[in-house]
Amino acid sequence: MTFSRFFFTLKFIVLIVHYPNEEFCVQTLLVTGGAGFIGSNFIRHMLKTHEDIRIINLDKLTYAGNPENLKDMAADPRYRFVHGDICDGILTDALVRESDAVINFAAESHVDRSIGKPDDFIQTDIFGTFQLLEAARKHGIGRFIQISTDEVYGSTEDGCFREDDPLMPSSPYSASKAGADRLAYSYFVTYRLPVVITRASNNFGPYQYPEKLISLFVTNALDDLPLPVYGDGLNVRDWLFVLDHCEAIDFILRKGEDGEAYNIGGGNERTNLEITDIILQTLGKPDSLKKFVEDRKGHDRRYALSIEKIEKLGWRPRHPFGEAMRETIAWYRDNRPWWEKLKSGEYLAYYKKQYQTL
Ligand code: NAD
Ligand code: TDX
Repeated sequence: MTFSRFFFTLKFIVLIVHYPNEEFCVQTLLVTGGAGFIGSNFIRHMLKTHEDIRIINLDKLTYAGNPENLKDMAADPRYRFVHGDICDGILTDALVRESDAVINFAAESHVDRSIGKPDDFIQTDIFGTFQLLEAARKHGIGRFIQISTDEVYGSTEDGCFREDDPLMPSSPYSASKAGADRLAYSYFVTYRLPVVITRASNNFGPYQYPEKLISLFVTNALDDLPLPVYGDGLNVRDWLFVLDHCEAIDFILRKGEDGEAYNIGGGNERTNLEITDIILQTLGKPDSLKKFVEDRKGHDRRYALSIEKIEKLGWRPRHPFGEAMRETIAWYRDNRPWWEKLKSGEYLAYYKKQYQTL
């Protein structure tokens, strides 16, 4: 080999090491919490848009997990459901071993429930994430996406949170998510595990368990039941259509940079009263269904995200808010058997306790 050829080859090797393939390619993806609201929408999105992917869905099927959410995908040979707990180290070890990447959606996700009984939040959201990270470290996983939330920043009266702002979570739910968010980051810093963290704003869309603002209010309104507005109803959330969120996670899985966190927002800030009015007007229901009830303890006033970082990478939401709301409301109107079944048993006991004054 000539001298100049040797240097050319050396330069080429250095380039490959420093600028690895920009896109991460996944063949077998372990999705946890895939029987829940966002996870099920995400699995459907991935199976529809990536022909060669295989997905393992590990889900404990808590009250929020529902195999019916993926009934249409169950027979797909690329999809496998495993009923189990992310806190089970033996199981996570075995499943991570056969995967190239992990996306951890599994969590206890409802703020009000975390205020009543935080135990499961600490266990699943923190310890469960730890078990997955340990398995990922042991098997040298290619990519680990931790699904965090905008709530880790806490509340802000003005301005937008950026990824390097301090985390000031205010509920047991958001504190448990912040713990998992930083634990995942520590595995990047300490062990060079290829971790990427996403922090999305409030999601809405089909298959959302009817305990969250939009899914609860739409289904209550359809039954002419009261819509319980906490406090003065002027708390603000940034609403993100679930399909936009799924596309953003798919994008981050391929293009996100190791060790980075990415905000994912919809750019649709609305007060809870504005959301309530949209629902009542769309369904042609009377204003009298609106009922002001006792405020949530520690209720965050406003969440707002800067999405400049992910925009620079090449993603932005593409579903207009009004259209996505109409589509979502129509979905609950047309899928009554899906949610009617859920509003029974444990749900009714929770509802009675949570909304005593209704
Ligand atoms: P969800 O409550 O609808 O679903 C959670 C799923 O996790 C369920 O299927 C449940 O059975 C499963 N699960 C719970 N504990 C488990 C365990 N120990 N082992 C295995 N599976 C378990 O939640 P969601 O709204 O779909 O949220 C999904 C993720 O996205 C969560 O991590 C949440 O913190 C995050 N997030 C949600 C929103 C939102 O607006 N819903 C916004 C930002 C981030
Ligand atoms: O009955 C209600 N009345 C009411 O006024 C409920 C359930 C909610 N609210 C208010 C509280 C909030 O200001 O509506 C707003 C939205 O409440 P939730 O739907 O419970 O969502 P939030 O608490 O904002 O958290 C959600 O977004 C971030 C998800 O539940 C989290 O999983 C996610 O991380």
